[in-house]
Amino acid sequence: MTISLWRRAAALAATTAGALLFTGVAPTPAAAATPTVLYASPGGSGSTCSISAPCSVTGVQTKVQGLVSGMSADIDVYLRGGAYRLASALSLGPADSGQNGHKVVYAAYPGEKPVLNGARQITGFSVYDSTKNIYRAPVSAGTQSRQLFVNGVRAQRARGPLNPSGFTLTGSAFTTADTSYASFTNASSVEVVDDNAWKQMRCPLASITVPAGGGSSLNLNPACFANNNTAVPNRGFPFNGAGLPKLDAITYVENAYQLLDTPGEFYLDSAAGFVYYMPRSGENLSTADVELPTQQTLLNVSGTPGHLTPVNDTDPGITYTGSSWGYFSARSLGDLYDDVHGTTANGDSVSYTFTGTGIDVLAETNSDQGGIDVYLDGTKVQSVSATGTSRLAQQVVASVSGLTQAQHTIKLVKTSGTWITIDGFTVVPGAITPAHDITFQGLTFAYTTWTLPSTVGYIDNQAGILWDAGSSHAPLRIPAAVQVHRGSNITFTGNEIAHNGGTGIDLADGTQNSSVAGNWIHDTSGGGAYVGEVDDYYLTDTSRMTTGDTVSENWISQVGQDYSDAVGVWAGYTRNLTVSHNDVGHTPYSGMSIGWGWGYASPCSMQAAQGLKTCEHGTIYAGGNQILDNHVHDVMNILNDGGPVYTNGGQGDGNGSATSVLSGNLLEITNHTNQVIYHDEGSSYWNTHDNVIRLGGGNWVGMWTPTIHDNYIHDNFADRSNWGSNATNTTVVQSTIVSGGAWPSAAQAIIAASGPEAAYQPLNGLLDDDSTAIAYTGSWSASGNRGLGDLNDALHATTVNGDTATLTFTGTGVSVIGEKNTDQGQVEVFIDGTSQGLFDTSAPTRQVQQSVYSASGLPVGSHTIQVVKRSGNFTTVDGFEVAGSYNDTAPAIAYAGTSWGYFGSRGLGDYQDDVHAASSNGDSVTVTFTGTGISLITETNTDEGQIAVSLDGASQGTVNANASTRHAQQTLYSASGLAPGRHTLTLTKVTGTFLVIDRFDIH
Ligand SMILES: [Ca+2]
Ligand SMILES: [Ca+2]
Ligand SMILES: [Ca+2]
Repeated sequence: MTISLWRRAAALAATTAGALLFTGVAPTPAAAATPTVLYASPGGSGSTCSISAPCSVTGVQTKVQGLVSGMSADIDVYLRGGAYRLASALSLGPADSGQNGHKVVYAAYPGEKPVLNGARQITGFSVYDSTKNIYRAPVSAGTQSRQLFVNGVRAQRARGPLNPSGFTLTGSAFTTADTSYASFTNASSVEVVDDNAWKQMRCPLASITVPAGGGSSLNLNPACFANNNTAVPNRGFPFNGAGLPKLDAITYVENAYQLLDTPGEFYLDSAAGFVYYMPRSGENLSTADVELPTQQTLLNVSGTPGHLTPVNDTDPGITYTGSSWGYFSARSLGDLYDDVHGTTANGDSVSYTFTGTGIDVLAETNSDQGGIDVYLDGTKVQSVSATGTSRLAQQVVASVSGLTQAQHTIKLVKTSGTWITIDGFTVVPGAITPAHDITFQGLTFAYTTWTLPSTVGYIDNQAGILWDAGSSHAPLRIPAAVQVHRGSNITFTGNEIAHNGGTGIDLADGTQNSSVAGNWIHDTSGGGAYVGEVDDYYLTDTSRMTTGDTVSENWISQVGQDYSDAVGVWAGYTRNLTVSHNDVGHTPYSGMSIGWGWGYASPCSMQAAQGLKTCEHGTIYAGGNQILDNHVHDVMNILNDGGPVYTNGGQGDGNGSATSVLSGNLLEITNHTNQVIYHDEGSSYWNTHDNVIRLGGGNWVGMWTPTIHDNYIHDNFADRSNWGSNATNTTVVQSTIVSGGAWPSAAQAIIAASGPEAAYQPLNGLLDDDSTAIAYTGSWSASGNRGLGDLNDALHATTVNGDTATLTFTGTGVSVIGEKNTDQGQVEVFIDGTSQGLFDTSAPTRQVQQSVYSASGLPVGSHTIQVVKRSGNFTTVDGFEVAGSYNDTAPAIAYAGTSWGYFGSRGLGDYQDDVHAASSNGDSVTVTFTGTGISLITETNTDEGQIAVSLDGASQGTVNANASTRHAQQTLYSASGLAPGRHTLTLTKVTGTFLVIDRFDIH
């Protein structure tokens, strides 16, 4: 990811610009206070944190803490390249926060790749079973991990076949006539996984036994089986609805040595201290980078207080005084833990002694509820009323805040009305002090694990939100590699978050005004970017709400690699959240899941209309959320009953908080999808408009039940007419229905503007078939998750002769990547409107990622390639590979440092007659590209010098731009044969008067 926000690399020494050989306006450095600059390195142990004596990453934290109180400018911490192997998470709190309006910035040193790494590197592999090609290496006995990565590629826990037949569930055991399981070793490490409807459930085994009649009996951990089958947690509202899927079948059996039978699978024998691995072709375990993650979290940014959980009205610390108190449970009215205490006698009181700075009183409000006097430490501080027009559960009827942190006693005395009804108290144990004003930029967070499922299983609620296995069955989040609790103005930009055993990044516990922008989040076992909570719905104190956060311009893919219910972007209760211009793709369940609470905020009349026998009705603070201009694609690859954008629960009341908006999104390529825009139970106050829906099954919008209400669905574009709505007070205006790819200009504009904007787009030499730059006409379908080796495991296909796929690109060459197979025929290819002839895509056997057609040597400039199906059953497009030329003005080229200037119309033969130039040593330029190679093509001259080259964070040495006379458009550096995918090139000025950048070619 290339970010244009690189600031002030001039941390590094500046030189005075030499004679100005350029025409044009010289750059004016921004007038900002000079930051304090510190350095850390993986082997650093200095205390000055200077570039020559860098600190360790924890040493630099100490240094920052000593500086923040006197901040008069930002503190920039540069992390030098290499692996920071963390023994515990880097934990930052209020004492590490920017002060006096300034920020603390943790950034990658230009051209280098610092990796916060939570793994142990495994070496010492030797052949263990030569017949099966299984290798093993020693690890410390007791090492716990659920993931392994080989050369940055995720290995698969040894796994049996999908949907194995012959199993019968009896009690908590799956039995089969197959005798092979009975020979499995380490039975308690073996897990049974069930992907069922929208949930994944998994349980470890207690044992494997041989039944009386022979075969094998997989005996599940009984507590886990209860939680996933016989007593599935469904603790009051917000709830997960009727007809919960249960763990009642086997999708696959996982994690036995005896299942290690496929290249790329591993098995960790924790007790014995060995990891076993079956290498993929081309992997050499004597040289491979094998990473066994052991850390759950790499970065923990936490303010205070932490997570707040209400105490129930049954807490033994609560004293009820008076004659009329009663205890009422199982009312099914939405009470906290489904119970309350109530009294009818004026003068009855309840008191609770707590330690903290504030407290909320949760109570029912209703027409028969009355007045309450509130006393704090013996002094009356408020008179409040619990009277309401209709019954609402879990209302904050009284709230005290800003107290000195100490022991206090709150007492509530009934003064009027028929009832007061006490449901619980939420204590704020300390001052609300966020961690704040910290930025993380250009860092890599990689290699984490999360081991809890190894002992208690995976007890799914939905979308990566679980139930705790303990008796409280509290909501549980999958932990994230990058975790923020109660942050404010925390910014993440240009980071890579990858190869995680849990979620990528999580903004939790009332994090506010924080931003996850322009990051690359991929290959996670859990979710991508998560924001908000599921159990703070009742809040009225805005200082504790999750508000004002942004998730934008991110590339999020291949989430849920282990936990298939996890999603790319998730939001719980959030207010004024913006989720915009993200590319979210290749997910096992929904792409985005926004909101929580099902029909809890919907009126009882609607709950009755839905067929609910009780009305559990309260309020939630969500609202004003904006889901804009995202490209969500290739979703629902494994589970069912979700979609690219799934919404759940209410979005405010339509009055006090702004309507939420779902607009400008391109939602396409969906599998197992019943509703593409899926406004589920309780979704309300959505203004859903100007979205484009194409490719894949299901209604273009679906709102199945009457608790969904007050939505306005209009001005969308879809390739199907079917939609469904049983929603209340909701208008659906039929989409503009488009067939054959003939999208009207307004829809084309939505498509073009969806996903990350230009500054966040890699320079593209390799476009997957789902790129919005490719226009398909005719009857194309898209299929993902084929498991056949397609580029990104998905491609477009058509059966109709004459259907076209068209790409306009700037460059000198292009290849069409597609499948060849027995059922494929001829395609005709046009370049700039001229037929290049027919090309045969038939083959005796299936061959994936084939270059179906290739052109090179085109004149530099813009060209259009069109592929037309002419014969055979199928034509496929898996992607395009472009040899592209990018001018120095391309938005994604990021110039770092203060001396850069733009010089156009020089008349010196520059590409497009312009260049960028820097005069300060240390100033740098970074390009991120997808492809297999890159070249720097620029001027050489007498006033130019050495340029340091870094590719993917590794130094490539220097190149020399010095020449005896000026020559335009010289190839100064070239790399080729790179692994197809994303790469980063950084060029840094070392010597000479100028560093000049004219053009990059990507191939
Ligand atoms: Ca209660
Ligand atoms: Ca593809
Ligand atoms: Ca140029």
